[in-house]
Amino acid sequence: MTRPFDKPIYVTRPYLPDLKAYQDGIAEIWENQWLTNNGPIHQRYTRNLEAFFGTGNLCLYTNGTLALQVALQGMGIKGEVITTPFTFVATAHCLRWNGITPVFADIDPETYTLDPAAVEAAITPRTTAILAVHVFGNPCRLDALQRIADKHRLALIYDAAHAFGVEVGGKSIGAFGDCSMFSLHATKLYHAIEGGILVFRDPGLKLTFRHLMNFGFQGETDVVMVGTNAKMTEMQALMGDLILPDLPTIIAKRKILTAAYVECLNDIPGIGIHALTTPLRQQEYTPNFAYVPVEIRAEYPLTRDGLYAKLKTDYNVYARRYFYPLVTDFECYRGKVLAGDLTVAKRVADRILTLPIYHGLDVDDVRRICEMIKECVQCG
Ligand code: T4K
Repeated sequence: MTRPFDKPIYVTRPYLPDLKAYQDGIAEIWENQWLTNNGPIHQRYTRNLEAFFGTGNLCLYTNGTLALQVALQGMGIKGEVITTPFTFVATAHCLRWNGITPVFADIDPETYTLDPAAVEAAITPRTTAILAVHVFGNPCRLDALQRIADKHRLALIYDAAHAFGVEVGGKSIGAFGDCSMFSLHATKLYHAIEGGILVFRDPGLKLTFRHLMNFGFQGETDVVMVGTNAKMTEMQALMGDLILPDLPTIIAKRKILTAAYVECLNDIPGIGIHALTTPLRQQEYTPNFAYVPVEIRAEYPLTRDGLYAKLKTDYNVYARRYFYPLVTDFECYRGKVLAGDLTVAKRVADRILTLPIYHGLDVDDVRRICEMIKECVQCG
């Protein structure tokens, strides 16, 4: 039997910048005596992100969830919004926190993103927007969704929580749709401890998005809207700013690890790896290799849950079932939501297992994890 890992191998570990550089930044914060509320490091980080995204239409938030809530609020989205059930629950929660009714449509079996035909079928007179998710960093069907949005005069918002660094046709994926939210949570390939970014098309939204993150304040004594507190701290901005130049190195390493997974999992019957091979041979977009989702199909001797448990208990490998259960199956949504036929989403959620990937993982670790998955073939 392949030797279990001595220490737990988690689905991810945060990328950490040089400690001395972070300590120097902390010293700068001490010197400034400025901890939050648009401090000098926040301003520097904003400028660097504006250059990265190629737009000044950008705001920073304390996390991705609040960023998305602010986007929906600031854009005045109401009524029904069509979204995917195959996502982290925050996507739907943001709608509900804004009093919006989520309408769940099915996904495409290749990319796991919203199926445009299902979106169009879900439109009613109450629909005001599409909230699509670039799940695992896979770009949604951008052109098809934009066509539907234009035809029905709907806003098109992207939950790009997983898609930092993804480019399509030489442009940041944030350039598509009306607004995109990127999460900078520690579990993401690029992070700011916690954090979120909104990138948007209409410059007129900037002031609203800024007011909303700061209680609605405009100046010291005017409150012009019912805002919240969603401001990013200096410690977060420092982390994000220090890691930004390392992004190409981070993505390059993840590409190597993904290729190693493909090489070693390729010949195991019942392990579906199309979600790994597609980004590796991509010409049309630049992937970020954010996750390693594999499908555990009927030909594999263990169920997905069986393999998940075996890897954990016998080998010390903590894979995750992102995104299971479907949002529509959580207690707070079950039986209480509008949904179309979710056959594909249900099948994918029942099969998917996301395997470990992070900068500190080695190709040898990946090979060892794949050996474990091979060995489990005997366990059925
Ligand atoms: N939309 C989508 C599509 C999203 O995926 C998310 C978040 C959002 C919106 C909302 O964005 P944020 O508000 O979070 O910015 C994690 C993250 O908390 C969450 O950000 C993320 N998606 C989701 C997919 O994953 P958990 O509950 O799986 O995290 P947790 O704590 O179990 O961490 C996973 C593993 O990572 C741990 O087993 C060990 C490792 N880890 C984690 C942390 C936090 C570390 O090694 N060090 C750490 O500091 O939700």
